Amino acid sequence: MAMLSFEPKYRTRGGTLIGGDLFDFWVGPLWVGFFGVTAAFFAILGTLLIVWAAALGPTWNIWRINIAPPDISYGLAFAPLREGGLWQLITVCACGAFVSWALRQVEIARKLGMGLHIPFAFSFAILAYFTLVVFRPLLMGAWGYGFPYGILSHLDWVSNTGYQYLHFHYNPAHMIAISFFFTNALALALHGSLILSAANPPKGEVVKGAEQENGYFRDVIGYSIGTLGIHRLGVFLAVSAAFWSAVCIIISGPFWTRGWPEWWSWWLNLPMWSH
Ligand code: 07D
Ligand code: 07D
Ligand code: U10
Repeated sequence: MAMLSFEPKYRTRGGTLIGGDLFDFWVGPLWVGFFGVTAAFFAILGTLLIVWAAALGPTWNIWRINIAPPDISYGLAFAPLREGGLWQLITVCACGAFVSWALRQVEIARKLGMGLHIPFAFSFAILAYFTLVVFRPLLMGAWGYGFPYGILSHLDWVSNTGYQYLHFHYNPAHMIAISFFFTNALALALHGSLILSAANPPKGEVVKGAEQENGYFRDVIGYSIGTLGIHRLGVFLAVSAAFWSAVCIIISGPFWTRGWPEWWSWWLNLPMWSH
């Protein structure tokens, strides 16, 4: 790859969190690093365990493969491999791989003298995953509350879990999370289209810059958040979406056991309505 010709300049040693120089080298375009090794270890082992669990099951139909967590009756204990134990091991591997990946991002950011914004943002996705398969099951007292690993079966879990609370759309944190996801798409649409409209003009026309970009939004809505600001907003919206998702599921069960529509009765019961 010709692109790689300028890379030696950035291929400097250091920045590692652990192991010093031990894994501080490149294989092709990829930097290895201690957490690259642990990420590969967990990802490969986890994938092999998924294949093993699938081989035990009734189908090789990719949509229908289902690796279920243990029955609720096992509580927080280890289950036999065929009865959810494999799900438990796969979960350990997934957690190990995701956390390794985040720490790998930290090491590479340090190496290049950059901020830690990427691992910061990714850690919110990891938080959401941990909430689903670790924190909520721990608070509910059984690993069986985690979601099953399967393309369609995990959708069944979402639907069933949603209906256990009657109407999940009434979960206020779910509302906030969804609003952030939608706002995130709006912001990316605005940003992507603004940049293309300014920086990628038809042949023969001049490329426009930040003045026009700012001017465009000032003319339309009276305000521009600015070229750096839109990226701050993007990260804020995206991590908020994941954060409120984690909140919406951790409160469902551990902190609120009835239907979500009923939660809103605080509104109907406000003293001001009784006059
Ligand atoms: C585009 C980045 C690339 C990532 C991709 C996903 C695998 C799984 C494994 C065959 C945006 C790679 C997929 C590694 C293959 C086996 C054993 C990210 C992009 C392309 N879901 N979910 C999907 C995961 C949960 C929900 C698709 C993962 C929660 C709904 C894909 C997790 C809840 C719908 C997928 C996870 C939930 C999906 C597309 C982990 C709430 C859909 C994902 C680790 C968050 C959609 C058939 C995508 C679909 C879909 C993967 C968790 C709900 C299979 C890895 C339990 C309602 N999910 N999901 O584009 O078509 O993400 O499903 O937490 O409608 Mg899911
Ligand atoms: C958990 C993924 C983490 C991924 C990681 C990385 C790999 C590597 C490799 C590609 C969090 C994985 C990487 C595997 C791949 C390669 C090479 C992301 C995670 C770490 N809902 N709902 C949400 C909406 C309804 C319900 C969240 C909308 C119904 C339940 C979001 C609607 C009922 C749960 C959301 C809607 C219901 C949720 C999901 C509309 C069902 C959750 C996003 C329009 C009848 C889940 C933390 C998320 C949650 C969740 C949106 C409808 C139930 C806000 C827009 C009414 C039970 N819903 N929902 O969390 O909060 O991403 O999970 O109707 O558990 Mg909902
Ligand atoms: C671009 C660019 C570029 C630039 C640019 C621009 C694109 C090159 C040059 C241009 C960009 C801009 C000008 C900026 C664009 C702006 C946006 C895209 C939008 C920004 C939005 C935000 C910053 C905020 C987003 C906030 C969100 C999504 C969520 C907030 C939550 C709510 C409002 C609640 C939603 C739910 C509701 C209403 C249902 C009810 C539920 C609740 C109220 C929740 C919980 C309830 C309780 C806890 C009960 C108690 C509640 C009470 C008491 C009331 C609560 C009151 C509330 C206010 C929530 O590319 O570069 O530069 O300029």
